[in-house]
Amino acid sequence: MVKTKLFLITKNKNKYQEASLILKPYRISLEQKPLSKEEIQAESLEKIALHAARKAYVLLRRPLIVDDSGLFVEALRGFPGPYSSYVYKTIGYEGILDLLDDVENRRACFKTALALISPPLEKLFVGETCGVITRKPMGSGGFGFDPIFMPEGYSKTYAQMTTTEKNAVSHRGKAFRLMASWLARRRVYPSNRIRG
Ligand code: ITT
Repeated sequence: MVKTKLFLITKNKNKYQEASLILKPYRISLEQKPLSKEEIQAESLEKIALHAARKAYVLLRRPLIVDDSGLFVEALRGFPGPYSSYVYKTIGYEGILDLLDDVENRRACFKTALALISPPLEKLFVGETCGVITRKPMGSGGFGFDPIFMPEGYSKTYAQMTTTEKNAVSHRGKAFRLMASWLARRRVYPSNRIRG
């Protein structure tokens, strides 16, 4: 059976591990390329992901994907959104909890924009999961803002879930599954196939 191989451009090992597990049943294997994503200042994750993917393609000339994700907090009018990476590095999830101190509306959504480039294909897939920002961090699994995000309908944060549980409900799981089924439906596979 033919296996598809894609490069995932990311420095984030956790993101790579989650994505690999999501794509396993679809026989798509990922290889992490820890290049710095060239991130433009833009208000949409889609634009950021597509720009970074095009730049990476110029360097690598191989089928690849870029996942740009962000946490959008309703009471902060969508902040940090596309600035999530910078906010995480500077004030961390503790900073988000501080900003929401005494704020009743805890609603927030996590979103992933996934850009696929495999000429002549260029395609975007979006996954979103909404829930609440907890009052204190809970759990030690996952990464990033996972300890403070509890998806709707669950009583655990992402950080209290196993990777498989998180993938089943997460923004990333949704975006990657959309891509996998789109590739399968179109029967258009990236050109660097490997036998498996
Ligand atoms: P790359 O740019 O190298 O892919 P990154 O971690 O900066 O790595 P993003 O820009 O997509 O990736 O992520 C923005 C921030 O949101 C960053 O601080 C992540 O840790 C965090 N983040 C992304 N996905 C997350 C998830 O599933 N759960 C918790 N935090 C997440």
